[in-house]
Amino acid sequence: MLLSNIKGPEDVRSLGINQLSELADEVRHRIIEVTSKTGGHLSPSLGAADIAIAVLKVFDPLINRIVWDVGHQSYAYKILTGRNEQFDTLRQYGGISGFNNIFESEYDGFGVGHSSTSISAALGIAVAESMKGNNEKMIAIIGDGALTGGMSFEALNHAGHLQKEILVILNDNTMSISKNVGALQNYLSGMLVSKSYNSLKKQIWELSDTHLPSKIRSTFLYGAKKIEESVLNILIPNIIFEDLGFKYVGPIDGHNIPRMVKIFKNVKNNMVGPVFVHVITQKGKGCCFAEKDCTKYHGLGPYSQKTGEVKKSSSTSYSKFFGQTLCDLASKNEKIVAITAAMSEGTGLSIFEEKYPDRFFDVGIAEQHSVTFAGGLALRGFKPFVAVYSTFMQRALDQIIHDIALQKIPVVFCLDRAGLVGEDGATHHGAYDLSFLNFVPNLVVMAPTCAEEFAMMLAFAAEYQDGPVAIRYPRGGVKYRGEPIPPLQLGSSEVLDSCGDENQASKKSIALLGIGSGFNLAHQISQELDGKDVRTIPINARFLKPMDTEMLKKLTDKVDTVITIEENSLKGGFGSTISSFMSSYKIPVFSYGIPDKFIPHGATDILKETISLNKDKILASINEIIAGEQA
Ligand SMILES: Cc1ncc(C[n+]2csc(CCOP(=O)(O)OP(=O)(O)O)c2C)c(N)n1
Repeated sequence: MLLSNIKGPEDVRSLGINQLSELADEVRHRIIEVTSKTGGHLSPSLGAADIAIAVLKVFDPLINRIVWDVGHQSYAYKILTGRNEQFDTLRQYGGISGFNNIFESEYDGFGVGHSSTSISAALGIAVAESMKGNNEKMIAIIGDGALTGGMSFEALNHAGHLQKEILVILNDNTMSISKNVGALQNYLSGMLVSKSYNSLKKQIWELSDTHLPSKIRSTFLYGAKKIEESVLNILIPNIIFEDLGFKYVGPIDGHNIPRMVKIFKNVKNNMVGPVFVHVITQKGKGCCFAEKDCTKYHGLGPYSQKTGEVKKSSSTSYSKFFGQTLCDLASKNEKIVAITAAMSEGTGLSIFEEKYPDRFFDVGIAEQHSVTFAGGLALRGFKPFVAVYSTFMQRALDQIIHDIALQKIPVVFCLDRAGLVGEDGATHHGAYDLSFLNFVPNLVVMAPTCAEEFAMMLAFAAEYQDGPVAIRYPRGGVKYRGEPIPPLQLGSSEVLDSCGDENQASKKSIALLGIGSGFNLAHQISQELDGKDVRTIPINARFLKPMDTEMLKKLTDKVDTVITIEENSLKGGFGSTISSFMSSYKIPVFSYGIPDKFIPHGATDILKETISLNKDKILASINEIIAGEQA
């Protein structure tokens, strides 16, 4: 066993070149062993294991800072940079993160989770180091999916201009989560099939690696480069990365470690300025089921190590329900179109894609573009539903404000994974959408509490023409209420029957207001308080904007305390809005939600316990409030 002796990157460097493939097999085995229990990003990490080893063989990550894009493919890197023993705790509360995190390891060059940031970060590091007189290469390792994100292009543009010491390694497996999309992907694939181009490249690079004295070699390289450029200009009209100011190397086999090592050494020792190495990999490498269906095994919960079987959830997820309902609406309204930013499966839109391929758009990892693109479609008469995870929509706030809300364009934003998402952790919790949508004029914001209500919200949004609508809903199973819900009125809440005897004037009266999943908690708590010396009114807010101010006004005559519950940051969200409304009536408001700090990764139940956002904790707190006020 080689892996048991690897305590850090220096141990990888000390291995012989012929031992590295064996190490890669052991690392892959370890990834499968652990993720089968913890869940995680299996196929991306298996695919990038050989790259991680080749990079660590040549570069020192404390000198050549390494930034993985997204970080979901960096498990091998984690294992080899001193985290093998902790790897069993992957994504568990208190354990190691599923992404790179500068607080977790000195070997993580930059914290990641959201896509397409690596080239910008590595470039910043390269510029800082060069200003300090260090001209070592700084490294970004980015997938072809992440390369579709606008920030990647912004960074390439800047890097080509600055000509600093940056190495971009493109891990090209032709896949994002599903098949990668876009003209750039077609271009990359075109490079793969150009055989004459590849063999010419190979010969040049092999010749340049001879043991010639360095002066002769650089003269040779210069000449070879000139020949290469002129020949390549005939074979392939442009190499886009060269035109952007990078030296392009590739495409090379991302599972041939000796070859990658040779090329990385060449880059390290001989190439000045920005270098782009194009590496071809197989997603899911070394695990038959993950290779076969790398989309299914991209990111998943626990599975059988032997067969790959995944434990199926018994309930329908919000995402699946969304996809099905949108198909139903689309069957009656041909103007409905659906947009995803590379999350067709995750958002439940695969079914829409199958049924209505001409009305479905995967824009790549391009949330900002998805929003403004939808604006154009809507202005010309279509009804776009843009389905994006809450956390990724943070990227497109300006587009929502400037391009959509300002012009009152009737686009529908479906914000999946709102609230805590669990094992993906701080980078992925949908903790802020109610806050950042709250201050956008002209925007309707809703959150459903059950399947029937969600369907009504989608139907409402499909008809609404006066401006944009956002619907936020959580990760996981959707509950059915079991009774139909009448069509929604803009800005109207649902006030449930009060619990407790209204006629007992001595009783304390509490309104329990919740939005989305927060209402489900509020309702349960109100039932628990039933029978105690308190009367409660559970209220399902439904709308954050416009808020049901008529209901709130009426409430001021009926209750002496207001409780709010939401799965969103307490700053600027639902509770703070109710609180500012009630302040002029001098009614105390106690708000429960996500505190003003980043919530780590771990099982959602555990996370909620730690931030006191579950039934028992809130109940205990309300009982204390009641006792305090009665004392
Ligand atoms: C801004 C943003 N949008 C969406 C995602 C979800 N996401 C995680 S990995 C991934 C696909 C990345 O594809 P690629 O870069 O090619 O890496 P691969 O998984 O193929 O190795 C997506 C869409 C994200 N992390 N960040």
